[in-house]
Amino acid sequence: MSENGGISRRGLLGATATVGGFAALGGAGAARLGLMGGAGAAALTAGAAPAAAQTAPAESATPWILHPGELDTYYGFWSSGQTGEVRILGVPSMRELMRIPVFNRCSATGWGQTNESLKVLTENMTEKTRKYLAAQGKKVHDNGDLHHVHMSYTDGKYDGQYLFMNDKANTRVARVRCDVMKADKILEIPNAKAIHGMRPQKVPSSKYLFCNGEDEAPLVNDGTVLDDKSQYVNLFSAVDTQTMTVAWQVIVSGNLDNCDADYEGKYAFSTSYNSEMGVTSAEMMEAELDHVVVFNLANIEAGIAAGDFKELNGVKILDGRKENAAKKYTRYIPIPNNPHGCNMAPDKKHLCIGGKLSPTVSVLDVTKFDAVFADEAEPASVIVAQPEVGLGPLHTAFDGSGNAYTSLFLDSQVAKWNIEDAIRAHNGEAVDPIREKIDVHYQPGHLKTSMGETLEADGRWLVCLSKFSKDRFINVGPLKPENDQLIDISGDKMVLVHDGPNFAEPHDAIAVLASKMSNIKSVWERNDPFWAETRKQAEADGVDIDSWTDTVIRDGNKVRVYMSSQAPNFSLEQFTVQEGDEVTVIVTNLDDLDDLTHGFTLGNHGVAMEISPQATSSVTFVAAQPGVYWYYCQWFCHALHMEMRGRMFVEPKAT
Ligand code: CUK
Ligand code: CUA
Ligand code: CA
Repeated sequence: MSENGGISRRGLLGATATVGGFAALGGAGAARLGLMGGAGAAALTAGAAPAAAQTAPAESATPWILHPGELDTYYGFWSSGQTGEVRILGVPSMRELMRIPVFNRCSATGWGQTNESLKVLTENMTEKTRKYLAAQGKKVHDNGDLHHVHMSYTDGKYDGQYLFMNDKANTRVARVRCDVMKADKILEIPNAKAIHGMRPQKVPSSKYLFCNGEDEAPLVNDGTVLDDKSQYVNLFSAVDTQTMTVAWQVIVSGNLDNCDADYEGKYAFSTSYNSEMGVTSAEMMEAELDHVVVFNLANIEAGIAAGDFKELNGVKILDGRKENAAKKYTRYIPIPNNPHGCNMAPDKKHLCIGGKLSPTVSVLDVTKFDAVFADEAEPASVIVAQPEVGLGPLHTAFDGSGNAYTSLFLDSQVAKWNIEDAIRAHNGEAVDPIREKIDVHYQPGHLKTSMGETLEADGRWLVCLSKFSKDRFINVGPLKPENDQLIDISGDKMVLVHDGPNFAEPHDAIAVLASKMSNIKSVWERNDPFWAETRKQAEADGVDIDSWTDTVIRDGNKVRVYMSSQAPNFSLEQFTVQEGDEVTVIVTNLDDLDDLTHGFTLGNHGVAMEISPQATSSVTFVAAQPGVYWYYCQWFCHALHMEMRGRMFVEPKAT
């Protein structure tokens, strides 16, 4: 079934209900009950078919207000900070469309509980973490702090293949497959601490994912070093995006905050607010100047090839500290003052660094980096402008027409300024680069323009992720939502058009033209690698999970329960196990219609998972208490959804 389908709910029910022998009830009965709508719903669905809406109708006067059935023009991929998930929002409507659990435990989908998700969560974990978790009686962390989400690139443009995201809390990065919007790789990065800034390489493609370790720690962190700062390091990691393993790491001077990559495929760069290597807030603010570290990818790869590294926990580590400048792996550009944001402009030339404690944005000309690495120019000479934009400049976004938009955390404003004018002012001309400032509500962090982190920046929308919402919404208690504000930047004036409350705590977002996302599926493919291990086990058990199956396999005290789902039935309405058995329930959803998801929830066992069309999901638990326990489908699927249930019988252990 294609993603746009255009099939009505009524048609869907009529088709699937026959399988279970409930044709009459499922079709006409459901329509009469009003459960799934009748002819009216069919008409609505037909009118909303993506095929019709994608023919770009003339834009209305209020294009951010989408009427029922109208579709957004951009996919917004939002981070969620300490919630640990990725969210998909439609832009410009700002409607939340979906959540993708990544580092968090998700009650709705079973992420963090199904065997398939546990494999992703545990397979690339360090031994140290595995031991720590075992001591807690746990297999996985169930929190994350996901600040940054970025898409894979080909030639400086989004390619719709993968999303990447960081977990500052537990030093991880993850990859989400855009075809099914599920995380397929999660990697704990060894040696580094607290992955914060994270960006994919942009050109020629996203071979590397660059990851900043924010926290300083002894390189060998075994409890023997606390105060000897000479043993403290920070690591910049390059992850191979195909294998999602660490390709190499570079030890730097100072810590690392945000990062970005150029449009030539030569350099990556990171801000550092703690060049002091302080451990108290006062110490971290001592110096007037901190820096941006520039990483020379070719020189680093040559250093690896020449064997100029030491290996720790299976990772090749080069020394890129200031004192090792002769190796030309890195250069350090002095920047005021505790800088934060690191944003490469789509003009391929200008890198903008938010000064945070300095009211300036430092503009670096990346085409001058070659000369700095050749020792033909001073590092500071790459700074071609330093406009005063306001108080607390954090991040900068671009419209593709030479303008930059910087969030001012302390001023609660967005400053629009012109890059070329800032350079002219820096050279002594009497021009004011500031175009306009607009109030936002309140205390903005990141801000994002549509397609603004690609060569296809289109200057249509700006999303400002405000950290405080205070009086913008009716009061919901001491804990308030964030406020993601939508600003129309297509005209001469910025126009604030929408407040978007959001739960904790989006730091960052990207807006990707819907046309870039053409490979999203609506139905899984049965041979998807996501459940390859489950399939292998089924084959070993002689069970065909691609067909209607109701097989229970006993293997010592392990029991594997294979069942299928097809609305409104499970193939098994009852199964029996013994007290103390380790039970694995494997459910394959044989329905192949758009949006026909089933679930499996086992009462009083804390077990619940989602099974999307044509997917297989499995979950393992110990049947520790004798008795009768009902399981049910928790994903509303049919007029007889309530009846889609069965019993697990746990017999007492023979005494
Ligand atoms: S950081 Cu949150 S506002 Cu983690 Cu990208 Cu700047
Ligand atoms: Cu199947 Cu609800
Ligand atoms: Ca500092």
